[in-house]
Amino acid sequence: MAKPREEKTLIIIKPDALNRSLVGEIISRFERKGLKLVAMKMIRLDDAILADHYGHLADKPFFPRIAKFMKGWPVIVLALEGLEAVASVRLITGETMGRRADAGTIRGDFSMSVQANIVHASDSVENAVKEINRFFKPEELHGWERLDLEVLYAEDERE
Ligand code: IDP
Ligand code: MG
Repeated sequence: MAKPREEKTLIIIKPDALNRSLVGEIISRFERKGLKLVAMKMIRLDDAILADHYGHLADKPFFPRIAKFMKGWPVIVLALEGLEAVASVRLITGETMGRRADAGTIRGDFSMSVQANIVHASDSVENAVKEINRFFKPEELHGWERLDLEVLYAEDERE
């Protein structure tokens, strides 16, 4: 088996989660999993950053609705780190359509919608790098050594 990689991934806690007082619950799920929080802030998105972030959806008829929703309230952006963090976070997040997402996932447990689906999570390592650079300055990313590595990973995974 290939050695698992240490990766960072970008999460956006969306306006529906903020309005439904689910911010702490969402962050708690990532923390409890063992993902390391390396950056976090509350920001208001604008058209420029949304056009960039949702560039793959720019031609879709629902794009203006997503943009209106995402810039209508503040969001919380965070970067999480861990072995294979991108795929691991996507599993915890669940599929795009909330009402069909697996029970136990964030979207499966808290969302009935495709648009109001609680969180964004990077979908590939390549996009995670782009998205982290889009939302965070290098000095906003904190490298820190966690004290509980020995109970989170096997010895060979920690090397
Ligand atoms: P993802 O968030 O699961 O990666 P994407 O296909 O990248 O899904 O879409 C980005 C976001 O755009 C989704 O999280 C969702 O909020 C919104 N979206 C995707 N498809 C639709 C749709 O058919 N109608 C309305 N909003 C959509
Ligand atoms: Mg996506």
